[in-house]
Amino acid sequence: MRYLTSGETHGEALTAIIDGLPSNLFIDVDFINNELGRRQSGYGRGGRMEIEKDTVHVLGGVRNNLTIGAPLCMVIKNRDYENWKDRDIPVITRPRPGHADLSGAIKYNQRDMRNILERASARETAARVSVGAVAKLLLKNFGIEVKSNILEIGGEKNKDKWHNIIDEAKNDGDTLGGIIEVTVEGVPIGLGSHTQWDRKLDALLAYSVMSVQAIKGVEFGMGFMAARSKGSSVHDEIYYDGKFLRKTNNAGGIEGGISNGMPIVIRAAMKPIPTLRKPLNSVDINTKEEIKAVYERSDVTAVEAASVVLEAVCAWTIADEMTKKFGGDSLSEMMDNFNMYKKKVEEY
Ligand code: EPS
Repeated sequence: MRYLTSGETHGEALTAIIDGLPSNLFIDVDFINNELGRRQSGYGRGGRMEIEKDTVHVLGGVRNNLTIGAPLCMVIKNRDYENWKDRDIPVITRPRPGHADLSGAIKYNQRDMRNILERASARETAARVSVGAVAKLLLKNFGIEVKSNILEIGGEKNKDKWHNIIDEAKNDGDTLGGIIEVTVEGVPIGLGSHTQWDRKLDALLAYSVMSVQAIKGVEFGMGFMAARSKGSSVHDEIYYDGKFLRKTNNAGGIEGGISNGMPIVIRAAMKPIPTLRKPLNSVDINTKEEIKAVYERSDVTAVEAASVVLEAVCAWTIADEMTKKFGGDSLSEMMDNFNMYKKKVEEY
């Protein structure tokens, strides 16, 4: 499967096209909208989230709520577009450190950095959540579930303190990042492959995770801690009780680039949002003078939103790998292949 998104943050709409979905998959629009709603909730968002109320409109690839094997096209309107379309919009010449503004403007030869930030904006993640929701709908048929947990915001592990530190950062005109854990349960043994670099499941998941705006780090299972530990306390010993099992899951469900049947555990580090109400030093691209970076409006933190986005991109990669392994043009064909394989694994 593959997907593309299109659309700018203050443009008319965001669009996603998914190609390669099996036919006869029930497209539960309420479920997709619920996922979009989850992405919008969360403490520390700015004024924009009071304007948007994301819902998906399916434009193609579905009849009577079922996929027909054709590309699925989904559209999410930007409500804020109505406020922007007739406005006098100032040119942006003061790049924000940490955003795509400066490198993007140089690369695409733009003198108005709004032409870069419009697409670089994490608003695009709404489209990715709609794609991930469809992936989750496919995975449900195989008993696979993707969940997330926030482990830290602004370096604080105690969730009872999160509102306070977000309020503090807001008062200081500052922003906060965090650490998010995604768990995928019910993945069969055998997704991904050790045989080629671009087929390794952890590499594919890392690619997806790192493609999410503001993500700067990723680890699996024990992750970086494994580098500081001895082999005897890292690797998950194997035993047999009707099937091959492990007492621990330090590998995070992937060995040699192949899923091993244990839950897949991924952690991602999100940097603080680069749009600061108390802006950092920058340079005006026209005058070349030192000046503060641009500030219009922003969130203090979007870690809660990112947890839903990370579920979505991980669900996508697992769903894509499921279609690679079990193939089939229709859902029932794919499920037959899956059940046959499951039987073989049980008999191994
Ligand atoms: C974003 C800046 C803010 C966020 C936006 C991401 O938007 P605005 O510039 O309109 O205030 O609210 O996030 C969303 C709109 C969203 O749906 O998540 C940025 O620069 O990345």
